[in-house]
Amino acid sequence: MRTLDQNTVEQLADHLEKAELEAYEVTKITDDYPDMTFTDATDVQWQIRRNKEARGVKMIGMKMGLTSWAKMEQMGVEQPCYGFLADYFSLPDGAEVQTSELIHPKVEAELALVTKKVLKGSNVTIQEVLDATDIVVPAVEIIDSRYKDFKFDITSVQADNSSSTRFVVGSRSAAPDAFDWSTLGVVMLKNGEVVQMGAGAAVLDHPANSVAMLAKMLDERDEEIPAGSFIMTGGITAAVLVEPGDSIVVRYQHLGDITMTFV
Ligand code: OOG
Ligand code: MG
Repeated sequence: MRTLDQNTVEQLADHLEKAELEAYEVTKITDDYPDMTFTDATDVQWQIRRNKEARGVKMIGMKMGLTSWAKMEQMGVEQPCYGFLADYFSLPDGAEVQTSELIHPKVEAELALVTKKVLKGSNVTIQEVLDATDIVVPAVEIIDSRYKDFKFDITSVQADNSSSTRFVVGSRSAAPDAFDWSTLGVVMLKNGEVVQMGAGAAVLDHPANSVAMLAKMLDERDEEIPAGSFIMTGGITAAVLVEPGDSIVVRYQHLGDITMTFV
């Protein structure tokens, strides 16, 4: 169901994208549009995406968010969201992340994959996701809600491209059947101290479920996950707030380390 006209969708898209590009906080949009639906919010997100594409920004992948209990509990939201990944979100392993470009960044340990077959429909299974996976790669997402104090509801966050802002992919990859994704362990260190740990199963019992759910959510708009897609499956652990001077290392079983510093 939709409650917003196209004009309002465009206005909200401009409002949220300006906050992203200029790194300032805004109040959550459901304060002004309390009746707006998840579908309205998704329209706003796709409008932001089209605006970026019209300016020459390339889309390089998709992400799922709020797919683990750790994240849902942390944010007080009980339903996943998704977002797009633009070219300038991608940073190399070992990057110095410029906090001046961001509002209140947090980091999350995730598993990501690259597909080799189209995934489409509302009933994609774990096995179909595994069969469609070319490689599994570790990824650390840096999220940055545009909303004041990182507080939102599912509708507001979906419109805000699910807090997407930057991500770092590790240099190692594995075949999808090289190990069990659900028992793969991750440990996050901040300034040399362990701050979070978890295993792949934190993400909807198996990270492939997250991809199946993305296919389902996209199918509602008659969209699909094309072959060759890069997809981040969502934070395994709760997200950790970072400040200038912090260093982050995420150690993945089988998949090596990802490091970054915040400047
Ligand atoms: C929403 C985005 C969550 C994840 O991996 O769970 C997300 C948020 O918590 O700001 O990217
Ligand atoms: Mg994430």
